[in-house]
Amino acid sequence: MASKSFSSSSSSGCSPASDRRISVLARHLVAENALSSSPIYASPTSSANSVFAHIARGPEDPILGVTVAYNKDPSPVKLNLGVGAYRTEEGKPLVLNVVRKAEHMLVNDRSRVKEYLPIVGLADFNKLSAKLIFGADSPVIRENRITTVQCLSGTGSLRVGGEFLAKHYHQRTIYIPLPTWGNHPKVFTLAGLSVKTYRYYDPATRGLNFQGLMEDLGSAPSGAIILLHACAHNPTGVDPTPQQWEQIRRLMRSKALMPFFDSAYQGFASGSLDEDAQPVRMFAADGGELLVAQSYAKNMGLYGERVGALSIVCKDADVAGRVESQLKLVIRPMYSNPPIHGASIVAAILKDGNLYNEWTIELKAMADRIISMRKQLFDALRARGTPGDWSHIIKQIGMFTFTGLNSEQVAFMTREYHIYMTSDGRISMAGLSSKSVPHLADAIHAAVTRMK
Ligand code: KET
Repeated sequence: MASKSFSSSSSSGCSPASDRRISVLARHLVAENALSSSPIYASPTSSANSVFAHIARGPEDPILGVTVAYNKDPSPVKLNLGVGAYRTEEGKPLVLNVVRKAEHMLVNDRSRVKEYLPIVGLADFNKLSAKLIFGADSPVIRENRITTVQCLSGTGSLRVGGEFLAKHYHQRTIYIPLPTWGNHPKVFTLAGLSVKTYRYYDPATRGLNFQGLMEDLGSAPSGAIILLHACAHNPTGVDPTPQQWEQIRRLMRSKALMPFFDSAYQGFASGSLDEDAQPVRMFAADGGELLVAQSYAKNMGLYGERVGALSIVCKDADVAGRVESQLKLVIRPMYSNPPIHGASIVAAILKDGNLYNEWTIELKAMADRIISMRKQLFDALRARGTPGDWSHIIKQIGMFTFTGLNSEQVAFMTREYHIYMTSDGRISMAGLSSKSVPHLADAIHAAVTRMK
């Protein structure tokens, strides 16, 4: 409005309109003068008197904070077994060969541009991610009753799924296993869900508390959301057997409990992408609805690229389309649309038969190296006569061993041996190498014999 009257009056000389404009300007100038002659107050953002002065220092993250402490330690023998990140036998981070190849193809393709992706991400990536977790011949894909959206790795997929459920699903309670990945309760609480736990791990047997799990799911209110680790449960390394999964599925479907799978380790449990997807496929095959959060951080080593996907399986294609339209409304004000590079790498690998095969071989090699670390650590403890039954080290699967070491023993190992791990006694086996096994075994031996 203002600009309109400005342009019309500027072309008409000294009209009544321009007189009015001059007097409005004059009033502004007078007002500004009055302001500048008023006393000057101390700036509320001067460092002496910060408006944030009351803020207490927050705690470091229980997992990522371990790396922060590790980085500060000058010891040459220090070992980071905290975060679940794969290392080579030389203790170095690994960029898969197949990822290097795909990146090479991408940067050499001059037709590629850096335009925004759609809110739901790269279409190819989404289709191929659904195929990877549900299987190429899955009925949910054939019947088009699924929506898959690219998100910021596993964490972002869980968060978007959580916010969608908090907004549109009739039950706001999510049950997570006890214990679980430390970020789960925070992600879902901030998404607007109320978080409860179900029994999962039995410290006495260092195995699954299947009875406790079934009792707790059995007494959850109808429709409640149940967070399930698709495979390689973090931190325990303990998964249900296929028979137990079938019982869990039947119980959950009979009570209309909503499965929300967290699939952060597909391929890392057994070394086979298909085998590790079985629990998800079992639930998808019964025609019921479910959510899955996928991460490519571990299985493609794309940690910092933040590439993952959220899929929601619905009863029919029409519902899936409407669900997707609402997911877009969750994502747009959160981060607008996802980054292009990581998803392009994944899509390039998943759509090319040769690259895909190369990936499965490299993935299997990572999984095998972790299994060999389990064997070496177990043997090293046996050789030292370390008190206790350490067979869980070779029985547990995935990236982690849930050692059973208590927080004092962990603190002792960090202090005396410069070994960094989470205080719940979890060790990232992927951070271990043949060279560092003796050092870790010495530390565990000392911790259990001296810090009972
Ligand atoms: N789910 C689980 C079970 C999980 O262990 C992780 C990461 C994630 C999701 C998220 O990963 P993302 O990088 O967002 O795709 N876990 C390791 C790293 C971390 O804590 O961030 C860990 O437990 O060490």
